[in-house]
Amino acid sequence: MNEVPEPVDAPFRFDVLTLFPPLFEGFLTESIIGRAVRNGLVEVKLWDLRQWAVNRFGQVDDRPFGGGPGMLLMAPPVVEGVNAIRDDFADPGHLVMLTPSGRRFDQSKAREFLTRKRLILLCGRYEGFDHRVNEILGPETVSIGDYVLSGGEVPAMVIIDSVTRLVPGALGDETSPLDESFHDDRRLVEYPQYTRPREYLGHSVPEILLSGDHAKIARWRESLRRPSEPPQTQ
Ligand code: 6GU
Repeated sequence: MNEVPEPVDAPFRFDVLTLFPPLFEGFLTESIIGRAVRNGLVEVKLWDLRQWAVNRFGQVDDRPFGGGPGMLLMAPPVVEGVNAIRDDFADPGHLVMLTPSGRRFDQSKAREFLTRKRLILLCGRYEGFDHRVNEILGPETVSIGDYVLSGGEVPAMVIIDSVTRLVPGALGDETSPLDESFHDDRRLVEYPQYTRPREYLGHSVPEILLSGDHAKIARWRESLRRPSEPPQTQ
């Protein structure tokens, strides 16, 4: 439709190594991320880990030595996959392993990742990776929070989303970069917001918001800010 591509030097590049490339389809084609991809601001390449299976049955996982529940992703498919991914593009990129035991991802990490220009995201499944992946490749390990997910795909989408939003031009006209840095520091708009209709099921929009008095509106919004939360501890 009326999409005007921004001129850019090189797109930000994401490479995702996953057993489930189709999980990313709608995420990468719709809305803000879809537009950033179509406009050439970011490039996302999906790599199916099964390509580097250890046998003709497509095996990429096995049981942990010493016993224990579930299966682990084997080291050879992951190491060979990362080597092939690196060979595909000049910049070796920054290697990130998505795992619940990693360091918590936050907005400042998103800003740091933006400076890397290329991220290689390793999505775990099952009980995780053979530890030799960490020994051999030395990835940065990242978690998105203290809860258990079925794999690293949703966390990879979280990282792609938050980093892409920081790429200049990715937000287009509907959100100004000024607003965004404001959100960054204040975390979220902390006052209630309303749109049409003016009245719904007996609930009216506060009269002050319809007054046109922007100084007054700013004071009203300020008065409704909640005291900031105490700092998060890891
Ligand atoms: Cl990165 N992976 C999995 N499997 N679960 C998670 C996570 C990652 N971050 C939070 N929970």
